[in-house]
Amino acid sequence: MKRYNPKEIEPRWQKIWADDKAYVAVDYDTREKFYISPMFPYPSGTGMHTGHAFEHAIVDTVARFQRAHGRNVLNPMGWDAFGLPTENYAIKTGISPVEATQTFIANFKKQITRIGSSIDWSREINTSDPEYYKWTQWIFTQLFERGLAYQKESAQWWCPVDKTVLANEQVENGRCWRCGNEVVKKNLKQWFFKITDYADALLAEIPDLDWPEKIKVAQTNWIGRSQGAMIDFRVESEKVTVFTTRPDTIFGATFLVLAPEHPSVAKITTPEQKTAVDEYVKAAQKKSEIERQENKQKTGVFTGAYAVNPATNENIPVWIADYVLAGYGTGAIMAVPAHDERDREFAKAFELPVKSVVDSGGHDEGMLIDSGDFTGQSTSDARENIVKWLAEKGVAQEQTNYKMRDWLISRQRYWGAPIPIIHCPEHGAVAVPASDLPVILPEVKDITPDGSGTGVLARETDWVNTTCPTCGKPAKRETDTMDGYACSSWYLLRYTDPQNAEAAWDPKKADYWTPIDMYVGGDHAVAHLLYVRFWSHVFYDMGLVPTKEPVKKLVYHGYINAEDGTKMSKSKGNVIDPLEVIDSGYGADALRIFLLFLGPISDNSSWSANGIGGVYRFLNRIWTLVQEYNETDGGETDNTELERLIHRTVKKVTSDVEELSFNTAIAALMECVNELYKIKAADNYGATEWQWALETLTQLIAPFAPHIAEELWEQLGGDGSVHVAEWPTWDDKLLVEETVTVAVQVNGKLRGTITIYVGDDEAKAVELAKADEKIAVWLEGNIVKTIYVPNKLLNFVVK
Ligand code: ANZ
Repeated sequence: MKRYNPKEIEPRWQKIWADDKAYVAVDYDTREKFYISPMFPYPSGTGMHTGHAFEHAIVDTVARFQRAHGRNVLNPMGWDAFGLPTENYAIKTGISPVEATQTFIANFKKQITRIGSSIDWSREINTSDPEYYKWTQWIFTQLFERGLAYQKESAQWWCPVDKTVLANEQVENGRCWRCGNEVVKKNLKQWFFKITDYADALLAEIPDLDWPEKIKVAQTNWIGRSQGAMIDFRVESEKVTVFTTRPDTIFGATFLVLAPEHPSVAKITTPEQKTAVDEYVKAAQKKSEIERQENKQKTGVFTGAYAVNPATNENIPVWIADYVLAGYGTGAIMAVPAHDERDREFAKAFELPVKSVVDSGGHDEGMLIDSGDFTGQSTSDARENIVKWLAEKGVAQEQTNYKMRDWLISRQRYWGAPIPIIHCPEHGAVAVPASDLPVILPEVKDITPDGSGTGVLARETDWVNTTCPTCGKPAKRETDTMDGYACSSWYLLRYTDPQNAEAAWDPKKADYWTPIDMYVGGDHAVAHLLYVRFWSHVFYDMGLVPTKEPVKKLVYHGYINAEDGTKMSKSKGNVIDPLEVIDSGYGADALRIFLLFLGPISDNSSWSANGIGGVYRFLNRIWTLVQEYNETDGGETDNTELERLIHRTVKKVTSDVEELSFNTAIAALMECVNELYKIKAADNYGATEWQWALETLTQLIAPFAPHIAEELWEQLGGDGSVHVAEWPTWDDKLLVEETVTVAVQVNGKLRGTITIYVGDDEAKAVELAKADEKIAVWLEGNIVKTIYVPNKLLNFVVK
């Protein structure tokens, strides 16, 4: 009997699939399309880790399942190649980033192939390839022409270690997302994409997205739309405008607070308070924004000035405190200590008056009290009415604010797509014409940033000096490069038309393939996933894509931790290399099933050396079933048990995979194999029914374990590749036979019947009886007892 040897069969099938171009997707095929992709990785020197393997196992299982359902599947692959990891590696080793990238990609590609991923490699893309970034640059020029890319001087996050600016989305808890070091603010002239123009459009689509709730919430909060009002307070001859989301509480505003950076601070501070205020302002500048917000112990200083509350006409003191941020709203607030926690802490610290104006029974919303003519109104009514009243007096207007800022796109580093702009003394910033694209990233010997705030490319004077596309006179190239997130904001579209030399993509192809049906990843909540949406909305407005939203379904998976539950990391030496697992003899099929069997894919899981052995034995058992079958001769059987088992398993596996519940599908397959061994012991193994049973089993395991399935399919004499054989169906009628009717009595009287599966337990029977309307009416009252005769009778005793 032939032994199961993944080392032999896996490379064999991988070669056949490649030679046959088995997974090349066909444009405009008449079959229904299914477009699936993992979030493309940045190729690094460390190669693929178990998390990547997990992601590919998910994607590939779905891709193969869809193919077997007759769909035209697009499952492409590419490389997010620009960026800091490769650039830092190049600086450290002296190997050019181009060369390093090539080596990394070759390694990743080998790993993915060895996992058995059914990828259409003819569509492979690499964001650092001039043929690709030509179009990233073209998109930049389109955004520029539409006023959606602009340059502005402002204080921006700067990472002193990576020596570049960062987008807000790349600062996590005050630290650089890459290196983890604390960031600082630096005043620089930078390029931005005007994502704020799309804030409402992006928000509006969120409820309809088939995306994990946590990502939808994160994006909603990131955009952070607040509806409120701007209200003017007089401070002597100055006017201080505050932004509030709770104008209904204005009768309780007992003081004003200005951010230390607020422009009115110097003007309103009285001479007596000047020294104290100056000191406080200086101290605040040294604190990070995070520190300022997290500080429970509120600090502040009185300006000596008073403002007039326009609702009460009372004089209220004006303070300065760093919990009010300069960059949000107007940088000034009306403090309502009775109803706002931060204001309450502040009032407590400085013994300022607290006045309740909402009777809420502890809730935020309620009825207004002590609020002049508005007393007695609900907070929601008063919110509108008070703004109306103050607006008539000319001191208020409605205002919508957003937390989201424009997307900072320029980087002062080398390894990125050059921003396609030429600065002309006469014409200002001019976009490089499409015919002159790409602006090739020049080869540079020393790519180390000097930290001056100007790009590395600024040192390449020959490259910098050029002529203005408008007037032909001497001009200079922009020397910043684009954030890698620009390159990854449209790659899903390039996959639909990867070789197009005339356009970024053909809208007809985008029309056929997009939106992407399933996008799989375990990283990013805001940045990448918000930027792809933003660009897609812009492309929609340009008539280049069929839908505003690029991603129909987003699938988020958990992490694979080390055996002890801690994160895998190089320094701890507990990283599991997928290739080592494959090479050790278990093979890719066992690895894939093992990863998918760990639990629900959204959970974090831990590696288990035992577990992979168990999966390997499971595959061996399937292998043996087929070998033994092939050594027997025909005959017949009328084993209905076998038939029902297979139908039941087909139904379970099909519906579980549709719901991405791979672990339960695999569990059903394991149970099925156990049952097959039992049935075969008492049956005429070799009968034609068994041919069908084993072929079907092979098809069911094929999406998970593509190599062994292909091999067994061949051994069973199956036609062509198992992966395009029509997916098996089931007959519900066969499954119905497994149900029985149970009589339901209440206090000894027959009140109805329920249908249960043979073997369902008492709890299930009770649940079904309670769900039956006709029975339920008799169950009102206290159920003191239930008596259950399995598969026959259920009696409730009700008092
Ligand atoms: C009075 C008030 C009473 C407020 C109340 C809240 C509750 P969001 O939802 O985040 O937009 N605020 C306004 N600008 C601020 C700034 N620059 N720094 C710190 N806080 C600021 O929050 C808006 C609310 O946050 C505003 O409404 C203001 O406080 C405060 F019972 O005004 B509120």
